Formats: sequence, C-alpha cells, structure tokens
Amino acid sequence: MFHLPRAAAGAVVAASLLVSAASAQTVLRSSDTHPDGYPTVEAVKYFGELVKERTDGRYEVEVFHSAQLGQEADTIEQTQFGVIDLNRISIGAFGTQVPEATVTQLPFIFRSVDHYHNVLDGPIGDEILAAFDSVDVVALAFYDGGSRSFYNSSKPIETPDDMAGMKFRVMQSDIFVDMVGALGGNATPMPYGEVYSGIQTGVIDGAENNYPSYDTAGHAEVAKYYSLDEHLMVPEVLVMSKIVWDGLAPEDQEIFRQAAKDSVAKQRELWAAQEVESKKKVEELGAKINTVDKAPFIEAMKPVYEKYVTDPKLKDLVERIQATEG
Ligand code: GTR
Repeated sequence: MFHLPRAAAGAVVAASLLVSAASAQTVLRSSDTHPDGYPTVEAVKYFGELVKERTDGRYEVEVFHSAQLGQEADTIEQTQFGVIDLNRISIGAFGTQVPEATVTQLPFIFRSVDHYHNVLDGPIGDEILAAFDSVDVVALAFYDGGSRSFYNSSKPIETPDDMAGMKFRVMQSDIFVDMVGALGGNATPMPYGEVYSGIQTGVIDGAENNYPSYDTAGHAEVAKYYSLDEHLMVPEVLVMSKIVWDGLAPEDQEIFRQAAKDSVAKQRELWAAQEVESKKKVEELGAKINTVDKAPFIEAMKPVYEKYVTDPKLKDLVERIQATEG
C-alpha cells in the first residue's frame, strides 16, 4: 500500500501538475482503486480524451488504476490537499463527512436502477454534487456502481438471523458499520485492498459489494456464497481537488464539468455489460448465488434511518428521493 508522508505533499503537488513549457500541457493524475479495464477506469480515460480534445491538448488526464496512488480513504485526503488532481471513488469512502451524500448510503434508499438514475440525473443529484464543496473537492459526475450484496466463505445468507456472529468487511463509513450491526452481524471496516487476504485467512467471513468488484478483486475465489439482498446502491463519483479546480480558468472549468457529464452515458453502458460479464465469470468460478426475501432486511434498517436522518433538511431530502419516480 502506498502511503504519502505529509511532508512530501508539497513536492508532489508540484510534480502532479506536470507542466511542460514547450507544449503548455498539464497532465492531471486521477486515482482509481479498480484495475485497468474496469468501467470507472475506462470512463475516466474517456473523460480525459474529451478534456484533451476540448482544451486543444492543454490538459490531459492520466488514470492511475489498481490503487497505485493508495487505498481510497488515503487518496481522498491527498485529493483534498491537491496532491492528487482527480479521483474516482465510491461515495461510501467519504464516510459521513458530507451529510447530503450520506443519504445515498442509506440501505434500500434506491428502489431500482431507474429510480437511482432519475434521482441522480435531476436537481437532487446536482444538490448532492454541490455539497462536496464543503470537503474541498468539486464533484463532477456520478457513475453507476450497481447494487451491493453480502458474500461470505461459509453459507448462504437467507435472513438477517443467518448473519449472527459473522464478520463482514465494510467500507470505512459509520453508516455501513451500523447497517451490519442492525442486521445482527459484526462489521469490520477495512480498506478494499485487504479484503481478499482477510477472507482467505479467516480474519473476516465475508464482505459486501457488487458483482464487478466481487469478480475483479478475486473475492469470488475465497467467498463462494453471494446472497442477493441488494442492500445498497452507492453512487460512484468523480471528483477534482478544489485547489486544482480553483487554478482552472472559468471556461476550462466548464469544459471539465461538461466532459464529466458526457462520460456518464459511456460509463453506464460499460457498467451494464460488466455486470453481466462478472456474474457469468463468478458463476463459472463456482459462486453460489441465492436470492433472498428482502422484507426482513428492509425492516431491520429502521434504526439506521432513525440515527442518520434526524436533521429536517435531510428528512426532506430523503422524502424527495423517495417521492422520485422509478
Ligand atoms: C466498489 C467501489 C470502489 C470501492 C469498493 C469498496 O464497489 O467501486 O470504489 O469503494 O467498492 O468496497 O471499497
């Protein structure tokens, strides 16, 4: 794992904006935890092509995939400091720092892919993107991240009771910890890159994620039981460091924002294909997939909503999401 000492941050800020006087070209570094070829990685590459074309080559984007720049939580800090210019992360990696975005981490808040798209493509989505300003990043666009379900190495989960005494890795977000607790399991927050060995060595029984992550991170090799409770649809988000953003001319800011929006359709297309491919791959590998009756899982989430949706503004936001069609 790559950890950047704070003292080195200044030097890297300078290095990250690789400006070549001859071509006046700036190469922006973008981080992603996923491997090359993953839909989010390819979407950010496409975004970079649009930016390059629309700025006549003044800006380029280089995607550092496979967590080359660090695990998500660390890369967020580095993006806030301007050490990393761009970052494609899951909203879950922000934990509960951005209240409006925390709402998207509420289990079962989205009813379907159409509901998720209708919410994020409209004014509510813009409101959530704008809320990231409070944590020194500029959120440019949402990408698809499918739905997350539990998987483990020992048995199918059919009801929340089956989770009793089991340890599940979760993202480093309090709401994930409370969600697993409310279902009767034990949550172990840990970086994504440690999940495979965690399951293999028995430190944890399993984790929760979408098919493409379960497949591409190799988790299906060590945790054969994938139980389709689909408790979460957490948006992926492309963010830019506020420090870097503030250094862009207003016309260029507009180009970056539009290029990000224009990369969304491409990502959704790649995502839909990857979900099908990953499901097929994990099945070939011997994954045992079971469907579950979601009702008791949904019912168990009441305390999570009660804990996180107390502020009247957030209550209103949740109600507006629930009232959106789809
Ligand atoms: C994936 C997401 C990653 C990362 C990972 C995790 O679905 O795309 O960005 O957040 O989950 O669980 O850590």
